[in-house]
Amino acid sequence: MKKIITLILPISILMVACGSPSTDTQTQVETVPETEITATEENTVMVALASPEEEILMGDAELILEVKDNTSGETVPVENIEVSSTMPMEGEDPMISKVEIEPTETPGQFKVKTNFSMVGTWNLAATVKDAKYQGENEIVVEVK
Ligand SMILES: [Cu+2]
Repeated sequence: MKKIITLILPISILMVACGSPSTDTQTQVETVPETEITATEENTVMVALASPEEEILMGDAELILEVKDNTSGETVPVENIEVSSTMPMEGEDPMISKVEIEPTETPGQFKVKTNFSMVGTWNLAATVKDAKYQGENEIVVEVK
């Protein structure tokens, strides 16, 4: 449980950073010198679900995860990623599924095989493993 809570905080920060800016944040961004933004966000990437775009059903699943630049949204060809697949359970330890990751022909995209053994919310915690890039975020999957 503790592990999940510590993961949620960096994710919520990421979401704020990636969310479409409201008029409020836009005003804030304009006051920050541009050099300062690039210095802190350089080489920070995130992992996103590229496919399937349709509903994910219970059982064996094959997903494509894509590593993207936080600022430009462009695909970043990182060396590797690590992914864990868990479902938080009320009053119990989270369910944990085995995950197999393999690179695809497209640099920056990875094929992820797992098994969603229960309908509901699953969390894919992804960490980028690369000498030049860093990133850590959680992808929430609603399994039907
Ligand atoms: Cu469950």
